[in-house]
Amino acid sequence: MEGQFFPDVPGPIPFGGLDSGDPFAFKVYQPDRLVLGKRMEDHLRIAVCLWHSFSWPGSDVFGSATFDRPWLDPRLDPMLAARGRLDAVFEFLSKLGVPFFCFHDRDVSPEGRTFAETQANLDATVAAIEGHMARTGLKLLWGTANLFSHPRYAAGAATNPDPEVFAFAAAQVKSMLEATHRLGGQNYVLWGGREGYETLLNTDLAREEAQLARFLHLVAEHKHRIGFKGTLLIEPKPQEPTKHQYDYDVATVLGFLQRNKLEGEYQLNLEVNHATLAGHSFHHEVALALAHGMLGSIDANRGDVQNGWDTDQFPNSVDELSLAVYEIMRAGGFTTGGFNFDTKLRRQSMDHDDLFHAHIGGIDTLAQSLLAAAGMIESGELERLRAERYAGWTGALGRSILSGDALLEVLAGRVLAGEIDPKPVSGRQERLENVVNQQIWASNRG
Ligand code: XUL
Ligand code: CO
Repeated sequence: MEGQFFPDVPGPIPFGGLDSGDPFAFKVYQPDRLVLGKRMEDHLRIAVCLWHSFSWPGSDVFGSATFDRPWLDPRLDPMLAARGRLDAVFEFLSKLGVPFFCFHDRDVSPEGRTFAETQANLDATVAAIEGHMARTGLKLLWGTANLFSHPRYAAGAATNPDPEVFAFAAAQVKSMLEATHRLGGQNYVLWGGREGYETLLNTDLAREEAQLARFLHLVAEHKHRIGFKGTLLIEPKPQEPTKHQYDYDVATVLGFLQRNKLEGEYQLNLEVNHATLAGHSFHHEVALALAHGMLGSIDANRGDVQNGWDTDQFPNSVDELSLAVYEIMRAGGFTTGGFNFDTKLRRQSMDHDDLFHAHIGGIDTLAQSLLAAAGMIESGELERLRAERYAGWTGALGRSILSGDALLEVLAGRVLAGEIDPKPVSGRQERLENVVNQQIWASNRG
């Protein structure tokens, strides 16, 4: 693992523009370009995930590793291998030229024979990451703990029927939350790995919800205890790996947080392919989270409309993403969040350079979506028409209903007197869709 892992790419990836024939150049993404008065890089806050891109060998349920990832060789000393992986990771990140990365504890640091050994491994790895961050200027968007790969978590972590597993998971999250804090992480993510069920025949739903709520209270309490200022994020997903995941979608998680008095402590990390697995558009999930002030961060990827699982492909559709980006931008953009590429190469994309092509395409897709969203905001047409549609609610009648002044009796009396006699109006969907398309197409002009 000596030397460079990506010797053919000098980096950082330059901006080449739409006429560039260079596959190692961005066609749209220009970090310093001002969009809506802010640098593109500061709007998008792009992160690379270490799990799919550096800790997954390209295996699937039918076949073994296809990728060349020398640090995954089980014959190597695990800590030596971990250091080799970090060299490749930071070479990649610096050459790609993005500001952030994200990782699980187990993506970077091996489990030892005891928890004490696991902790020592993580401490040493975090020290090595600190060195790489100081050298390169890269930052941690979020950290998280892997509470789903080890067999001890087969029946869940916080929702496990065995409280010893709960305790073990608590120790692991404490350790990774502290590591994230030490590295200046801007968020800490809890994706409900195997918090769900395979069969209701052996599952106590009420008990498992109470356990999960207790776990999340403990995490929030510890966050404040150590002075971590980042945002705690829950990542909804409806199924996979379990048949039914408790953090099904935005609406489910919002209800759970409210029922369990946790809503002030957590925001949401939304993933495109999780939204579509739940039968929603990504636009829906983003808009719903924003409507409740709960959008924290995004895992950017895409599914495949022809199959129903989490394919985690790199985003490549501006049509699909620009409305979600529009919602985020009209709400004022990210604070601690960003766009993390929770994305997998296809198993046949086995050249080292394929990691560059995949991320370059995904980042350009986000950049183009940002330009389209900015056009929608600058034209103001969508917001003008939306405001017009609800104008009645800012008038006397609307205000008297919402304030509680107008009782049913009063309203009924006015309707009976013929004073109120509403006429149906057009929702103007096609006109609005035309406005969206016009801005997407116009954004190609540069
Ligand atoms: C799984 C998934 C995770 C989380 C982090 O579908 O999205 O990688 O993002 O645990
Ligand atoms: Co994710």
